[in-house]
Amino acid sequence: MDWNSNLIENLKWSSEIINPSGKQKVAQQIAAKVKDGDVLGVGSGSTVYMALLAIADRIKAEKLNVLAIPTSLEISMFCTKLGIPLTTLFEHKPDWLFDGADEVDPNNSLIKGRGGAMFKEKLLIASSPVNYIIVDDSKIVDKIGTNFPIPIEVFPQALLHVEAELQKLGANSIVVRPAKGKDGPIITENNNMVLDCHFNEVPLSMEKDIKGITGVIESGLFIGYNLDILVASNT
Ligand code: ABF
Repeated sequence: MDWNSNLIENLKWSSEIINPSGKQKVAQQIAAKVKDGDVLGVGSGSTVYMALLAIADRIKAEKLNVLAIPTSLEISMFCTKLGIPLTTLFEHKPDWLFDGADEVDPNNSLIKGRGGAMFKEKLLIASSPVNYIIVDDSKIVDKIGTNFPIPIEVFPQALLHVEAELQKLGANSIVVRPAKGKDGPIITENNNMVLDCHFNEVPLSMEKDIKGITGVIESGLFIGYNLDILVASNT
C-alpha cells in the first residue's frame, strides 16, 4: 500500500512565493542541462528550489528518468513533493550537482552553510565531477569572510576544545548558532552544533586547518573545488 503523501504535498516552500527573475533564469538553465538517466546532486537554497520546480516540469513533460541525491531532509521532502525520485550515495554517484552559496571570491572559494547542511553539501561536491554553484550578485566578494561568518559543524562534547583551537587559528569571534524561534543551540541533521566564526584572514590552508581539529565534523569553507559559478543577476 502507498503512503498517503498529502502531508508533504501540502507543505509550503518560500521559493514558490519569492521568485526573482534573475534566479528564475538560472534555474531554467540548470533544468535545461538535465538528461535522461542523470543522477543529480541537489544542494540547498532558494535557486535550488526553483531549479527543482523547473526540473520536475521537464521530468513530467518528457517522462525523463532522473534520480536526485539530496543534501538535507528538507530538500528530500521537496523532491518527494515534486515527484522527483531519490537515491543515496550508497547506491549512486552524482553525474553533476547544483547548489547555492553565501559568498564567492575571484578564485571560486566559497562560504556555504547558512542552513547548517555543509557536511552533506561538501560530501556531494567532493563526489560529483561537475558542480554548478548558483549565486546572485550580492554573493560576489573580493575576500570570503567579508559578510558571512564561516560555519563549523562540531560534535557537541568537543565544543570547548574546538573553540580553543579556533582561537589559535585566529578566530576573533565565535558564536554557537542559536536554534530558530526557541532557546538553545541549533542541532544539525547529524546531531551536532554549529559555530559561526569570523577570522581576520582566511588563508588557503584554512579549510584543512579547521578540518584538522578533533571534534570538527566539517566547515562551510570550500577552497580549491572544481566549481562552475552561475551568477543570477538581480538587475
Ligand atoms: C545552501 O543554501 C547553503 O550552503 C547556503 O548557505 C544557502 C544559499 O541559499 P540562497 O541561494 O537561498 O541564498 O546552498
